[in-house]
Formats: sequence, structure tokens, C-alpha cells
Amino acid sequence: MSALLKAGALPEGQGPLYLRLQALIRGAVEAGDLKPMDALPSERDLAEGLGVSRVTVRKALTGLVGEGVVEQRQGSGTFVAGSRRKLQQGLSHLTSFTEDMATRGRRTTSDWLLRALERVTPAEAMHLALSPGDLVCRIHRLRRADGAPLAIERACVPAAILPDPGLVADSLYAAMSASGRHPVRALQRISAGNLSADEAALLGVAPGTAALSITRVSFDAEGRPVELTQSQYRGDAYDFVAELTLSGGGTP
Ligand code: 16G
Repeated sequence: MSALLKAGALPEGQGPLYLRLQALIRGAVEAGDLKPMDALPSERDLAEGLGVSRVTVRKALTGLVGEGVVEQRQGSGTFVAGSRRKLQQGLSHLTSFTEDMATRGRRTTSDWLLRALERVTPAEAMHLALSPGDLVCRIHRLRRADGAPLAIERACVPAAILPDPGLVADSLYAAMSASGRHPVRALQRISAGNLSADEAALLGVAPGTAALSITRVSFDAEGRPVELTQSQYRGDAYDFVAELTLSGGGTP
């Protein structure tokens, strides 16, 4: 990314500046220096770093959006188009979002949407085997990989396991591990859904866009439920991959 700015001044050449900037960014994407879903520097940083006006930057980015090289998401910035190369998550290993992204060399960040200690709802109590009146931590986050929004996750964890939502820094599973209650097994339901206007705005896509709705209930080593998480994953950015084997070990 900074390589784009460090590459410094635009190469000398003929033609309008915005077209030369467009070629510079397109070249970085084609060379793999910028990867799908990488965030581009802000308009201001590009303008200052390259010594051009913001109007020039805006014209270049508009051209690249038209070519399908980058995507602009309201309130989030400009990203290398990622829809042709989706992230894949295996379905047979119990991993956290942070671990999933780390194995792909991507950095996880989260925007906090809610961090609260509240009474359990009846539906949550059923999943988590709690009693009415018990307390739960609610951790709602917009999860990003290298800056690009990928999923909205709404986790609910019994207060007996996570007494204070402030204990979660970057990773919920890391906080649960610290109290010795890392999940070891999970049940997960995946269904198709459409994003509400609010969810779509957070994920930077059009309202009504298709998403993967996932509900995960996970359990600790003693079989006690420790987490109920409902997530919306961007359908254009994520593939879930399952490995299937013949049941019974016989031949067909
Ligand atoms: C995954 C889990 C989610 C869990 C989160 C913890 C799915 C569909 N969901 O995203 O249930 O709460 O990881 O991630 O895979 P963290 O430790 O990075 O906060």
C-alpha cells in the first residue's frame, strides 16, 4: 500500500495526470502488489503522497471503479475489487475470525457496534441453557480483513464465562481462552439471507444484497454452551468449503 505512495511521483509520461494515476494503481493490482479487498490509501493521502490534486485522484478512482478494478464503499473507502476471489473457510475446523484471517496473512480489525452486560432473552437462554434473569455479555462487531468489511457478528456469552465485555480486546476466543473456556466444539447453521439497509451500509454493499447468515452455538470441554453468535457474512466475499467423506468407510 505505502509502496503505491512510495513509488512516489507518478511516472513521467504523456497524457492527463488522472489517466497516469489510473494506470499506476491498475498496474499495482495486476502485479499483485495490491491484493483483492486491500484498502487503498484515502483520497487525501494519495493526493498528498503523489503530489496531485484531490480532483485528479477522484477522477482516477472513478475510472477504476468503472473498469471494475476497485470498489468504493460508502463511509469505508476504496478497496481493490474482491468479488472474483473469495475468501474460503473450511467447515470442519473450529477457528475464530482472527485465526482464519491470520492464516491468510490478513489483519483483523473490528468496529464495535455494541459491548454490553445485559439480561438474557428467552431465545438466548434456550440456546445457552441459562435461566431467566441470568446475565450475558453482548459483543457486536463489524469484522474487517485488511480494512475491508467482511462480516457483522453478534455474539452472546454467559457472564459466568465472560464477566465483563471489556475483557475482549481483539479476539473473543482469546478472551474466552484466558478464562479457560475456549470452545472445543460447535454447531453451526448456515442459511441464505438478504441484508437490511443498516447491515448493507455497514458492509458497504447495496441494501438487499445476498448474505450468508450463520448461527453458531459452541461448547466447552465439559459440553456446556459457551457462545451463541449470529453473523452476516458478505456473500460476495466469502465461500464456506466442506470436505465430505463416504459414511461408514465402505465403497459405494
Ligand atoms: C468466528 C465465529 C464466531 C466467533 C468468532 C470469534 C463463524 C461463522 N463464526 O467468526 O462464532 O465468535 O469467530 O472470533 O465462523 P474472534 O476470536 O476473532 O473474536
